[in-house]
Amino acid sequence: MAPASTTQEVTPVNVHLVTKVINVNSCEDGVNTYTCNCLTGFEGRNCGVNIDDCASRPCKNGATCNDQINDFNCTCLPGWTGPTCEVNINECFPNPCLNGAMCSDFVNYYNCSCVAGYTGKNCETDINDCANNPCHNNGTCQDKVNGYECICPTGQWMGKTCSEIYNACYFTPCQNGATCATNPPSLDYNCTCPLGFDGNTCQNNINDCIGVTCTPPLVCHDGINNYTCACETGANCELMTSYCDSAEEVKVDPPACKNGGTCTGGANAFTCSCAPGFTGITGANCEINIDECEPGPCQHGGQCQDLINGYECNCTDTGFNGTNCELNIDDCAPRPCQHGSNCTDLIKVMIVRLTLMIVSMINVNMDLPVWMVSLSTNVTVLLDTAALIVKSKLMNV
Ligand SMILES: [Ca+2]
Ligand SMILES: [Ca+2]
Ligand SMILES: [Ca+2]
Ligand SMILES: [Ca+2]
Repeated sequence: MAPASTTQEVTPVNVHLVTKVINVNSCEDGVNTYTCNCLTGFEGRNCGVNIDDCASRPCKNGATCNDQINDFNCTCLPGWTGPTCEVNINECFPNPCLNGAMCSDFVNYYNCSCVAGYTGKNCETDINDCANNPCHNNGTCQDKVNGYECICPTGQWMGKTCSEIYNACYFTPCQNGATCATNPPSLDYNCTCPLGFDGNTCQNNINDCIGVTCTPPLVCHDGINNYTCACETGANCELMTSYCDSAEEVKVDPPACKNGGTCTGGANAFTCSCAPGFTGITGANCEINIDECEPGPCQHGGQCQDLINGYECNCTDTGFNGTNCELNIDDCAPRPCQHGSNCTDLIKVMIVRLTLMIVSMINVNMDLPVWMVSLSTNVTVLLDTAALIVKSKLMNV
């Protein structure tokens, strides 16, 4: 804002009338003089001078400065921009270079560094590498990027420029180390196969197992001009014959086949051959002790005791003996009858019962029947032999 007049306020209209000049903000009257307060950008006694805003040379990089009222603008040289032309325009954006070329920005121009095989301002041209006719012997040239390819007359010439005589063996058509023979220039060749291979290019490994029989579980493995009889799987056929020694489910402690059972390996499985007296082939694996007391082999009330792979009959007090208590004990064996009398063997049980009857009759003072008295002549001896049995029976009664 203009400073306030110390003597008199003057309106702009009045100022124009008095001073006949513009660019004045206010005028201060003095004693035979006046003072002008100029608008911004002007100077001089009557504010008639446009201040040179270009005096400080604000425009850069050779630009032309244009003075304005309290301002300036710059007219840039080509390649520059910005208020004072301080910015170098990037002519590489967007990238004008083609085919993978690298762009370098300069002032008002750019340069493309082409990859090999291209040329032109923007590397837009694929150089014709066939221009110098590099292919000989009627080879056809095909232009490539930074190179060429010669298509040579078939079976006659070969090489980069078709300058070498065609050699079919050069391309190693014979396989597996076979020897190649040809008569250049020719497409024909002959392979001499090493032992164990056949086919036009010796590509086949002859199956040497044909007609071979290996001892099971070994199987034939084809080699090169030989064969081997070896396990189907595993170095020691462990998944076959030695399965019982290797498989985890067999190696557990106690062993899979219990109670002395024999393990037999199969394909990823095993079976148990149980020892005599045991069973349980599936799952139980010979864990079951067979009960030989079924179905009751002991006769005449003998007590059966189950053993491993057998039984034992306890024939005590049955009057029989033998494996199954089937034999009547010969009570005459000790020759109890004296003076040439005949001995008649009775079943011990009957003796015991008869003895018990006699004893009980004596106890109640009953008269013994005549047959029992005559019998008792020998009963004296019989009682001796049965005394212990009678005693134990009486004890139990
Ligand atoms: Ca100016
Ligand atoms: Ca530039
Ligand atoms: Ca080319
Ligand atoms: Ca073979």
